[in-house]
Amino acid sequence: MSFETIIIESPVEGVGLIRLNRPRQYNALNSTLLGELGDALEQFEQDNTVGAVVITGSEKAFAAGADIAEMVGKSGEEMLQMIQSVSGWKAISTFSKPTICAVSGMALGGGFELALQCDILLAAKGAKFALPEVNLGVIPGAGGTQRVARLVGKSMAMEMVMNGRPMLAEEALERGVVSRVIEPEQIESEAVSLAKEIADRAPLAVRAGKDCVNKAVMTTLEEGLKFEQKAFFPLFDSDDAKQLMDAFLNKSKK
Ligand code: CO8
Repeated sequence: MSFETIIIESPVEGVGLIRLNRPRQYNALNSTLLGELGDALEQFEQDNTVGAVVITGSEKAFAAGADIAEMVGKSGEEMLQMIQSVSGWKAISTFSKPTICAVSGMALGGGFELALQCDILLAAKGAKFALPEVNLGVIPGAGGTQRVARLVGKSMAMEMVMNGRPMLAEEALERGVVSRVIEPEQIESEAVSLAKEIADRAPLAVRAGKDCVNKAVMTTLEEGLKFEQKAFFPLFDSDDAKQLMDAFLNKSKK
């Protein structure tokens, strides 16, 4: 499969990599890019050699949001149709394997919302996150208001959504939006090595862990605990659990 607005790298040691690639537009998410992102994720979903995926952009920008040139003049109905016609948003929200987003430079609007849909978010020093849609007379529409409010709390989320207040990498780390801040020249290799470590672990347990943590940020504690119990017990029937526990005990007896 060949792509125009993203670059995908053949899986190495279980890790697939997707690089957003519209450098002249700061990787603004147009429908071609969102369609290609959907295709790439589908390809990695089907590829049994892929255990985790890294999504990244360039040093200057992860993505500067939805493509404004594509949205200008559209009615609400036309926007809805355009969004529904591209596979990227749905594909990232339903992708079953772990996703690590490595953000350098800007992650604005839909770019930040895409990053927020990945499982682990890493930021390069100097990275900037913002939801500036209000400056265009709209609001975040790919989950930004909901995810940011859950991550940073109401007051800060209000500042970001109602006033476009940006958040720099260090603040994003303090507030739990990202799990690490890394030197720009090392972020991709760190993301790939983290992805390799995860890809090397028991896939059913990784999948269950991903689903449970994602559930935690979407539901009540009571529902989340029930979900975790449902995911926990079946893992004891997996070959991985049997082998890994045996291996632990056998080694510890030596
Ligand atoms: N869309 C289209 N083109 C863009 C975008 C964008 N989001 N961002 C930058 N560009 C283009 C510029 O138009 C310009 O093109 P050209 O060279 O042809 O004039 C080129 O990139 C370079 O941009 P600038 O000249 O502006 O460069 P600066 O370094 O001065 O500024 C910025 C860079 C800060 C990124 C600035 O361009 C900017 O503020 N961009 C807009 C950011 C923004 O508002 N993003 C939010 C968009 S709305 C959104 O994301 C809604 C998501 C809803 C998803 C719904 C799914 C269900």
